[in-house]
Amino acid sequence: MKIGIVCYPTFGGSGVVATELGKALAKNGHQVHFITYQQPPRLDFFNENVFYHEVNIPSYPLFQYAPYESALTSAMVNVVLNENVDLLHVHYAIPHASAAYMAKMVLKTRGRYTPVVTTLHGTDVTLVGKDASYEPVVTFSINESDGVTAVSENLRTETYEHFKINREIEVIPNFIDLSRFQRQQKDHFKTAICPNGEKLVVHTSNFRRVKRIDDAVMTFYHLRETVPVKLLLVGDGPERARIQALCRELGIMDDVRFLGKLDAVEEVLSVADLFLMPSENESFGLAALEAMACEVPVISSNAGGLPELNINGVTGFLSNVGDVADMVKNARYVLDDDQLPTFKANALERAKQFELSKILPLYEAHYERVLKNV
Ligand code: GMT
Repeated sequence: MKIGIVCYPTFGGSGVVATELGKALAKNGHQVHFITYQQPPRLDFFNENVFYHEVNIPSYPLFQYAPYESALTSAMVNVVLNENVDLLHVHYAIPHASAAYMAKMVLKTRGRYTPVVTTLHGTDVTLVGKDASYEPVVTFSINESDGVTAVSENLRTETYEHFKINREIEVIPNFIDLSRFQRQQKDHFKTAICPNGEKLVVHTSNFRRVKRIDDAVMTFYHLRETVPVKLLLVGDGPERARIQALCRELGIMDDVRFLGKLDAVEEVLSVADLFLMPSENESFGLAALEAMACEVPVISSNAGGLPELNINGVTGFLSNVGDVADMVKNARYVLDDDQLPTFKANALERAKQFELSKILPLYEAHYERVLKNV
């Protein structure tokens, strides 16, 4: 197949899922055309089946907001016509699904029907999409997609609850490439961060409010009262300055490190003992899956699709959103030397359920069904 992939070129989340999916499809012999406004961070290699098309957004003094959606639509039309693309797969509904619908309509006038698959990732439904400013367009473009997937059962249910959807949504969960995400021997790194044999707690995110990083810091703060621990915070975003100020206020800066956006996150996870994900909302929790693949148990909230990934009492623990006391209690239990090896092994076993080789065929079958119905 020749597949056009539209996504955000982000370091995590939907951008990573879209890029890794495209790379895997290309390795399987499909031709993949990425259409984005910037090279996705993980698209840093050469493969004869991978093509990258940058969306050009010309500016003009009249535009207070550059019409990205029109530029993206035109890019999709041009790529489909020039490269003979069979199908467009857009990741994150806003504004990709409506731009794809528009592209499909333009292509129809040129005698082509190019089906559109939309993958819902989370905040495009649970946070941004629900907003009245976007809802009518999101509802319309989901209904007009030729195939729709959601990354968890919970997201599928939420989509039906919040939008008037008249079509089937298939659940295809996030996946992990275990050849990259595996525990590596990085003892020197661990010794540098934890010179006195402390346990290492990690949180990675895009530092948005929805991640409740305060809860991660407060969990660490209370854990630190009884367990020798260090905290690594990976990623960057709007909340970073506030979280840094909180750590200074709490007087814990000597035990906390902010690493910023890090590409080789698997190296940090390789020396971690515990991963924290106290999110307000989390449709799947790809960052937690990456941790589990590196044998790191997870203390998370029970929001969204997290219970579908993190098995309470097995791969870590789930707490109600904001229940820091419970997270501290659970973290203490998991970090106990008698418990930790079992939780680590369970985390890896669970991650194996989401191996790329198990999930890729689900997308391929979805594409085939969509193309058959055209
Ligand atoms: O985590 C984020 O806020 C980024 C966001 C995105 O769309 O890039 O991630 C969402 O998609 C990921 C990939 O499907 C999921 O693993 C995340 O759980 C989801 N984030 C939220 O629902 C908050």
